[in-house]
Amino acid sequence: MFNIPLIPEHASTFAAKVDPLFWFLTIFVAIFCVAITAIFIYLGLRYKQTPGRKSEHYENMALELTWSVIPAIIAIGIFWWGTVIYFEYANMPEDTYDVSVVGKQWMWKVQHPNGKTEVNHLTMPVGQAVKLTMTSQDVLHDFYIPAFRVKQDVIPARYTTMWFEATKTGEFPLFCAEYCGTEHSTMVGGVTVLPQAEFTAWLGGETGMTPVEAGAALFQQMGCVTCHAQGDASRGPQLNGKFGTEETFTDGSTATIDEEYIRESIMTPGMKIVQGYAPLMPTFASQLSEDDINNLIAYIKSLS
Ligand code: HEC
Ligand SMILES: [Cu+2]
Repeated sequence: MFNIPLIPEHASTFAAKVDPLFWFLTIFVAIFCVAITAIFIYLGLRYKQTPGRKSEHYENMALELTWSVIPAIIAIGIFWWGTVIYFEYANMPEDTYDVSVVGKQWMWKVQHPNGKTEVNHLTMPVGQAVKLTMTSQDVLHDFYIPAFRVKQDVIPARYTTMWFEATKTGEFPLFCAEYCGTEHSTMVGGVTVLPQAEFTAWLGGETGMTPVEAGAALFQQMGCVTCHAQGDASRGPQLNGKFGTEETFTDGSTATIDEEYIRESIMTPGMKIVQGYAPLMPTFASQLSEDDINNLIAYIKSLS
């Protein structure tokens, strides 16, 4: 097991930015907490109600404005500071190394673009932005790497993403940060950050099929091809070049064809019926795992 320090080391580009805000908030709140409590106790004793003492009405506009405006400015400052950092998390860089993650009770499954898979472990290169696209096979989980100061919920039937760039090589703990059942506490693993060359060598080791290849195989095996054959749109809609485009449904509503939409089309085809087609696609809910769906999505994306 890892030796888990109270303050994890700084191992990503986010870490050095998050900690100052964290410490500022902690110290700021501690000072105010102590000061307010002390003043409260002092005033309580000093102006205690005693027989014969009359209370007087007292008003001081300047004082009230001071203690309203100054804290308001500080609060807005904290909000602004946090927002600046949040935008860095939210702004996905263009050139990322993309990994898909499936959480399930009680393990993490990680798949690299060349088909290499890992369990409860993520191997990644240093100095490169890594993007995770994550989903859950059962309940809520949360992918958490303290040394990177990143944490993101992993939600069934949705795809959440996050990115980070490691600044140093080494081994860092990985946790599930959302209580997900009896063995939640065992849902731990590690992240190994390697120098680029070593990472490339590791990745080049034994690999399986790439997600696109596995998806293409499933597309045949599951019979998707009988209704979605290329060049024949009579039974089901063509899927080439569809990813990222807008789809119109029989009720007139529209949706963008993204990961979640494809997953929904496969699991609950009756939810949205493509305009011009009959609802004859069967559900594949009981036949496909989340990994299978990830692979099918990768394949459909590659048809663009
Ligand atoms: C029996 C024929 C049939 C089979 C088999 C079938 N589909 Fe479909 N599929 C359809 C029809 C018809 C539609 C359009 C009506 C609808 O939205 O349900 C559709 C819609 C879709 C859509 C939405 C397309 C769009 O343009 O919005 C996707 C994605 C899809 N199918 C994927 C699959 C995958 C993946 C498989 C195999 C696991 C599969 N389908 C198997 C008939 C089929
Ligand atoms: Cu979990």
